[in-house]
Amino acid sequence: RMQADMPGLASAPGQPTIESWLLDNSEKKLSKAVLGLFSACKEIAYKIRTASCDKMACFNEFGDEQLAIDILANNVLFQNLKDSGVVATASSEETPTEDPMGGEGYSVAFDPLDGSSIIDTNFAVGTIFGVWPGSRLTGITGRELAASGIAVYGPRTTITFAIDGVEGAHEFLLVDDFTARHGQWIKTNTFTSIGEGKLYAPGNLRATNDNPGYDALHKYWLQNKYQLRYTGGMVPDVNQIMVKGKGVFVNPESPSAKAKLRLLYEVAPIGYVIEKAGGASSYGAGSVLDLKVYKTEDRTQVAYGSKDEVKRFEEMVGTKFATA
Ligand code: P6P
Repeated sequence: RMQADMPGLASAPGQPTIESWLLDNSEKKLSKAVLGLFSACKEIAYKIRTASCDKMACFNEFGDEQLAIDILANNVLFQNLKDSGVVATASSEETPTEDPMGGEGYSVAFDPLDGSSIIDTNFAVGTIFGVWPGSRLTGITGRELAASGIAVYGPRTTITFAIDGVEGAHEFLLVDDFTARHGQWIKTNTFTSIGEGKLYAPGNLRATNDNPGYDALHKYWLQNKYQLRYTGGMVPDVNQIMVKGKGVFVNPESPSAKAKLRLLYEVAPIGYVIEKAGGASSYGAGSVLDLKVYKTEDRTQVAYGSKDEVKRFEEMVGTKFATA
């Protein structure tokens, strides 16, 4: 269920900014790390909309080739995390080493631009981040997350994130030129439950060829006239489930179609947000938050959604072909 905190323009005076919301809900160091991520995502949003990007490169208005947008996003995130002064270690899906950031308090794993392979189609892409206490990003689980979130660069730019000690997932909208609060992140929604509703986002469809459970699950959705909503971009495909408050997103694996999604950079951070939003996550036999990160590049199959839909995934697909 989505509870609109304030109907109408996000720039309505009553809506808190991310800065004021953090003051009321988070300790100082964690707030600094989160604010670093929010300012990075604001810069990335601007670059995506202003640079003319095709599949891999971006060109400025003089036609000079710029950094490919995912490398640019990667650099912006590392720079903001360094500047925050509270990040000991950071790791990016683009460069999956554990890099010292010179700060102390938290460590951050991120996918700077998920779905960069569909940026040329102008589909929505996103940034995923997870903030862990301490200085390590291996030997940890999603249970230990202090905060995690997703930025969705769509017609509007939003970040939905969750933080330890505060229930729910919290959506902030980047208000831009048309409002009085230009360039600020304003609280727009709180997501607290994901319930019944026939909406499905079926990833890694090739896996239905030699994963009979996934084939059967896909047939179940078809026979029960579920609404197919899938863009191939994990961030918007998962975000829709929190906004609509219903449905299921899956990315199973099979002997011929191995697990695609990264536990550290994508699956655990999104699992944390979805579960805080009142939904469930699973690798096939339990919450993805219980999976330990052994290597930064570990991959796993995953389902996110309402408890019933995720339970159906565990019963029909399970971990028969799961490598994680
Ligand atoms: P498929 C995008 O490349 C990505 O990593 C995720 O964002 C997305 O959910 C998945 O791959 C799409 O996989 O096999 O459905 O095309």
